[in-house]
Amino acid sequence: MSKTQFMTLARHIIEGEKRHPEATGELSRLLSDLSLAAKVISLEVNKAGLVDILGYTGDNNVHGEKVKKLDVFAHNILIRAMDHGGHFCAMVSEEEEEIIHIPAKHKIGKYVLLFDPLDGSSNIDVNNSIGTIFSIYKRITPDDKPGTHEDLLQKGIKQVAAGYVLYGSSTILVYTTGEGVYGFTLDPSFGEFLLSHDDIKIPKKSRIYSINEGNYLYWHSGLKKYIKYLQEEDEKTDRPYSSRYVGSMVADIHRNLIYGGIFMYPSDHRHPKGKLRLMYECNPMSFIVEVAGGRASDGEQRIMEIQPTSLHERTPLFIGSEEDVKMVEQFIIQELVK
Ligand code: AHM
Ligand code: MG
Repeated sequence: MSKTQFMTLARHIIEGEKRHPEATGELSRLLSDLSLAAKVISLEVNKAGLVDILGYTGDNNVHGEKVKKLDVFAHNILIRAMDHGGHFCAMVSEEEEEIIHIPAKHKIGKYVLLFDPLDGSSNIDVNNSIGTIFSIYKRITPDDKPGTHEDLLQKGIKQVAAGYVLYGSSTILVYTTGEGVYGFTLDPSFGEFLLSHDDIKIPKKSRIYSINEGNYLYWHSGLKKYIKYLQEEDEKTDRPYSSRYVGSMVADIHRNLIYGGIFMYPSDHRHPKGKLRLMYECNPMSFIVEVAGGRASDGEQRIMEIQPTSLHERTPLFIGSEEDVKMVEQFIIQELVK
């Protein structure tokens, strides 16, 4: 599509649904509600340096981490934007331990929503990029009752849509419903998301790696060897690789999606399950990256095939360009069979 033709997010979603005569239009309404929440959060993120919103609320989230005010704001906005549309029967947020039920006065829907309202929140105070991540499934329990853990604890392969919003030098919303990955940049003057990245494909092989190297001492030996391998000089395989790490997963993975790259948050001797959460961080990012032609695993198993057992569980994550992820898996598996 020519970039001179304006394709709004709303129109793009509707045109996608037209290709599926069985579609009810519900997914488009739901995504457009989500995009409204994204616009409100974006506005607030952009104001963060101007208003007295920086700093801690003093509360801890379910992981015992300090919560910043903007996290709470984004969490509340998402719930307020999404709980009354009649689309969902339950929601989960990184900022709330238990299932978020739909208030009795609103209609219950056939989908569940899992989200991280503001990922990378340690970057808020220093004007670095942060993001919102979301993941949507169809419920599996009967339609007329509130959603349950069973509806929420589905494997990533069952996602019907996933996306992220990156609040960076501009705000971009990237989503997939399984057929292509599309990016829409927010025009702040008239508040519309416009198609800017059509049918994103991640390069099969890259020369960028993203990992917190400060944890090197605690890594398992297979990973140590892999990172050393990336740093060696070899013209044929385009090494050494460059290292890029924002410390905000949405920003790191978005860059790698466009330029090619591998992002890693491994398990280590201190954190046997890594840091990142399966349900609202790793699964949605994996869905997007896989649809774009990339790969995502925990080192041994495809992320989207992990059977979740709890809402906030963590998993190691290796995600990005297919050949690079396959390579790190080889290094990890070689060490395991020793
Ligand atoms: P958060 O959900 O508390 O913001 O933590 C997740 C973030 C990711 O965005 C990022 O990749 C990672 O934490 C960075 O962690 P570290 O500072 O340990 O490298
Ligand atoms: Mg997070």
